Amino acid sequence: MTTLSRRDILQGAAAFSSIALLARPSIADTAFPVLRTTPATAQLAPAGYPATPVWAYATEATATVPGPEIRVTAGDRIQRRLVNDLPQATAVHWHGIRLENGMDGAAPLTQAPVPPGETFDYDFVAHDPGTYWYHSHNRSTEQVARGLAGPLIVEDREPWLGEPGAASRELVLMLDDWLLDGEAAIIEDRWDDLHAAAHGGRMGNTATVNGTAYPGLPVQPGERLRLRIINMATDRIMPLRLPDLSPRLIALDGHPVAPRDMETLVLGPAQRADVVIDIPADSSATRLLIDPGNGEWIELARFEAEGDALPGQASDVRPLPAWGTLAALDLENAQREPLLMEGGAMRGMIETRYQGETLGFRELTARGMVWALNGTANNLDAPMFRATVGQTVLMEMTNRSAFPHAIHLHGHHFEVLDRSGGLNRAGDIRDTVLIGADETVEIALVADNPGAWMLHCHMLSHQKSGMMGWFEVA
Ligand SMILES: [Cu+2]
Repeated sequence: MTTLSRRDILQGAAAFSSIALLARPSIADTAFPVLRTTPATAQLAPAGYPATPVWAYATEATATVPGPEIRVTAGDRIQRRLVNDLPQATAVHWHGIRLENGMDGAAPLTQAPVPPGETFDYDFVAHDPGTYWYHSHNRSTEQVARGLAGPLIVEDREPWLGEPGAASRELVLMLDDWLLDGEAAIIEDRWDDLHAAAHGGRMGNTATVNGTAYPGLPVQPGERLRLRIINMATDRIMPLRLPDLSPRLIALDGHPVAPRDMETLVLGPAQRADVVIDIPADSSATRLLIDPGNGEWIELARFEAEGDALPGQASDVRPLPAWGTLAALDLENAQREPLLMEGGAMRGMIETRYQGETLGFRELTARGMVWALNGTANNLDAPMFRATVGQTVLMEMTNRSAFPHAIHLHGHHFEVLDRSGGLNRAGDIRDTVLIGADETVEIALVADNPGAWMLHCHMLSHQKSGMMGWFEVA
């Protein structure tokens, strides 16, 4: 794979902006709002550092990291014309949305990647309320790391915000992890870092909230807020805490949970959580903390309280309205499917299938493969399983490696049935599940969405180096 230097990107930007200008009249003809991918710059690092060259999503006027917020009400149609002004092909995946297969953006399975200078029309209904995100699903180890992700918020059909016991306001917090050099430029020669891929993945050294390192977020004393927290990092698992803010979890991956107290919230890559917090009436600053992996809790963002204190809040938090859109599981007649995760540093793999051959560990690493699902690395040739429409599928997910994985199923949400570690709670509905080293997790879903759906680890370094497959519903 070629690696772009910063000069290449700048030259690419110049070349493609002139192509885009020529193409603009036809783009203006479409009824769909434009979502453009483009090279841009963003002030990610703290003041005093240079701006970072990124790849960004843009509306007509502005390119931002994270990308522009897309916000609709449940049941609304989302329509966007992707216009690719990057020097690489791309595609947009609408993470967690149960949409029709052809709109899933999972290149190359559900569509061909969109070449530079070309367009693709996305058009689908967002049935389920909740906190989602959209991101590149082509060469995503590189493209998401360069900034191609944004929030997708589907509001409840019935009002929640402002009702008794609910929050009065909400904040979307997109948490990211960047690998930057001393000039705040993205370190680009590490997309294919097989050493990192065989461990926890490509880790960053700069954390941002909504594209800013260590921001101050203005709040009002006594205010009750709904945080929509999205982990958009390529590989980093984020243990989070909100001390002195009485955090209560109300949704995971968009789906409501009965409000429950939380001390530490662990979000794997691509996972989301909605959390209600109460800003104290009597303190000027509270914080969102992250454990960077060494047990030290460091500040990720600060809530800066200003103005008169609002009256105190009810102790109980109002639950979110139920979805009512998921089919009921039929566990007695479930089709059982295993998902075995193998490989990586300290364990390795033996006798693994890759592109029709059975290969040993050395031959696999020579081809950039260090992980396998069910004994096959990067399995795009045939589905891992087939299910008829409406069939309940029970998957036993076994992690036989020394690292956690965040397994994402496209086109469906599933229920966590059982757990063998502290990362999941039975009964939670998710689209991405974190499975610790040597853990086994059982999940079940109703395979009610026809099509070819990807199933992969959302640590994008792991996905790229083998933890990829798909299943078919027909
Ligand atoms: Cu993984």
